Amino acid sequence: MSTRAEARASEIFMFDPHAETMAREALTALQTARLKHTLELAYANSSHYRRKFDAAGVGPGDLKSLSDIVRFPFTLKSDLRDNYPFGGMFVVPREQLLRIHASSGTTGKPTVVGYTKGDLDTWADLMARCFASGGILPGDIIHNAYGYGLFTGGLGAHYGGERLGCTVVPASGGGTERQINLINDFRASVLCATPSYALNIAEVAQKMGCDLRHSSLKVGMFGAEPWSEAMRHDLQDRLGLKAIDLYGLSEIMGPGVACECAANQSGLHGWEDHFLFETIDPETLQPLPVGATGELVITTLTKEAQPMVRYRTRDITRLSNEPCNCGRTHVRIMRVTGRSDDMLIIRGINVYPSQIEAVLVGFPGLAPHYQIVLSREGVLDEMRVEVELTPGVMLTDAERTRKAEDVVRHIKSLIGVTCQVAVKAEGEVPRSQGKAVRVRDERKKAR
Ligand code: DLL
Repeated sequence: MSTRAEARASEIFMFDPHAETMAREALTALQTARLKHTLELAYANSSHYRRKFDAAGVGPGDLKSLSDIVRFPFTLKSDLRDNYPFGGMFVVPREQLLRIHASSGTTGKPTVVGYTKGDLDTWADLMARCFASGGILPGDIIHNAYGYGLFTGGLGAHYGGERLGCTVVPASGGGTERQINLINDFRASVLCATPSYALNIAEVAQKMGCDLRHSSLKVGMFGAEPWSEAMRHDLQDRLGLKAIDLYGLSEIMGPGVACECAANQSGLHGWEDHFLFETIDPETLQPLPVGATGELVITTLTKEAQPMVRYRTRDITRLSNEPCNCGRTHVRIMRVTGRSDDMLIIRGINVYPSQIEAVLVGFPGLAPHYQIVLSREGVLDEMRVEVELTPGVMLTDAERTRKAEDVVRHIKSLIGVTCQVAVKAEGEVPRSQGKAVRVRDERKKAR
């Protein structure tokens, strides 16, 4: 590639072309060998896995081909909690862990994940792959607004950016006005943030009289929470960048498990030389064929400290083996639409917050900030959607009521559920500094 501009325009720059374009046969052979090794490691060195495999009557020797993975038991978030902090899920002595991260979750103890030197190395490589896949080149300036700390977002993106050869600005979350000044002063070309925080940045910039559409930003690497296609368009319009979906989870590695390519922006390439992806029916726990929507289950193939065997992510998606015109051969994980444990069942209808988001983004007169409030009226669950007026829009009470009725009608016709809608004034829906809190459950309090 002769010039930087040409490389960017081609949208196909790869960090590890050999691995990313591997033919299916070679990929399957590599996965099978790595999976066998992972199962052996888990069985020999983790009391947790040995107990679980024995109880299920399977051992590493039962895996002859990849499809035999379905004979092995699932791993759940509660398994990590039960082993808090350094219990039987690690397969190396604690002294070999160079880094710890943890996620708080909503109940009980945090889940702890640990990394060897080799794990940190793999993580940086895979995040570098993701950045390149998103259209980022060595030499780009990455403004990293993912939180630094126990959350994997900040440090995961940080070391991946350095590995690719970029300049990383470790902004972390919060202090939004200062972040905007830094983006402008350093002329950042890449913004890493949760989509909800990116929206917050766009809004604060507008209030500061700064039009980020004409800034140096070119690519947004957005993830860590479900977001909709409508939100992608909105962020692209407001920030004047290409919004790329980045996926990952602490238990498996952190950010960098899968990422969209700039060429297609449709489905996230899941790095199959390091992970085995399956989908299952979350009710029956039976494996689903490629293409069917269900819960994503991931097995790590190269993790040294803490291998995960059939980890139930709770994330709802489907896999696609359609060839991608970027040339990468790895499976595509289609946009995660929600989590099986975030799914709301309102009067028998399954609703994901991202479906509500898709209705609200771009709705005339409304800002795309929202919260879903659940309450109980007698025996029935009620859903109230709190939305906000676009900055500067003033409505009379009657007009607000009409606007709310309009939103109710749209939600009913597109999702099929009847809910209440409260149209709030600008700034009344809480803003995100990291992962947005989309659902407020007041049902338990009412009991
Ligand atoms: O959120 C890792 C990450 C950081 C990913 C930065 C991307 C960018 P956890 O805190 O363990 O790790 O949360 C993992 O977040 O199971 C999904 O439910 C959700 N999630 C992550 N990325 C996406 C995405 C990080 N692109 C959980 N789309 C996952 C939808 C996502 N949901």
